[in-house]
Amino acid sequence: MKITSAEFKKGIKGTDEILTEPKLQVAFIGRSNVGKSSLMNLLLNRKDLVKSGKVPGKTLELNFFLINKSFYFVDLPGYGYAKMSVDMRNQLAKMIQWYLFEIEIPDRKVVLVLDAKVGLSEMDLEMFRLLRESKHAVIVVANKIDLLNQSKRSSQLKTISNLMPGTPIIPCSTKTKEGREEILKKLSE
Ligand SMILES: Nc1nc2c(ncn2[C@@H]2O[C@H](COP(=O)(O)OP(=O)(O)O)[C@@H](O)[C@H]2O)c(=O)[nH]1
Ligand SMILES: [Mg+2]
Repeated sequence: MKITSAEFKKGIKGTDEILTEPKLQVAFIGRSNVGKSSLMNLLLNRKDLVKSGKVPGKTLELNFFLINKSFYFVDLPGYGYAKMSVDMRNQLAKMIQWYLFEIEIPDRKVVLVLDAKVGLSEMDLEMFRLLRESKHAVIVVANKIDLLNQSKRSSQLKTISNLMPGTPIIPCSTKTKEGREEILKKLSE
């Protein structure tokens, strides 16, 4: 797939007409700081369209980016941010739950981003299970693969594969751009 245009459309906090537009929504989900925003920028070939490297702010929103004038990238708030208040955490869990599992969307794919260095967390596994159960098309990406040497890399990818059987794990690095083409290819399937 060739990216020809990408623009921020809007941030939403709840039900909104954008959700019912007959367009594909590609949602990016994963732990806070795993590199979701960086990955979106890599795929879009844009330096800073999606704000990265920021701690979660006070307002939780789903951010919609219109790609090639035809489909959306959706930046979901990351889960598992340690310093977040209980109240915020509940709010965030509710929002993710609502968007991924409670509403009908005309067409969607979910990119689950993992941290190759840190490995799988309980929450990653739980998210994977829920996505599977709800029959979403899931693409699993092991980001920050540049931080591992060859032997760590293959053992880590094996460990992740064993815990997520039947799903290809795409190694990726927003630093070296590894994985970009493969992910874009999956998105256009
Ligand atoms: N080494 C390395 N660092 C990365 C990679 N992707 C993102 N990061 C860094 O991880 C931090 C969090 O990235 P961000 O995209 O904001 O994560 P988000 O919270 O999931 O959106 C930033 O400091 C990035 O520079 C990667 O592939 N390799
Ligand atoms: Mg982010």
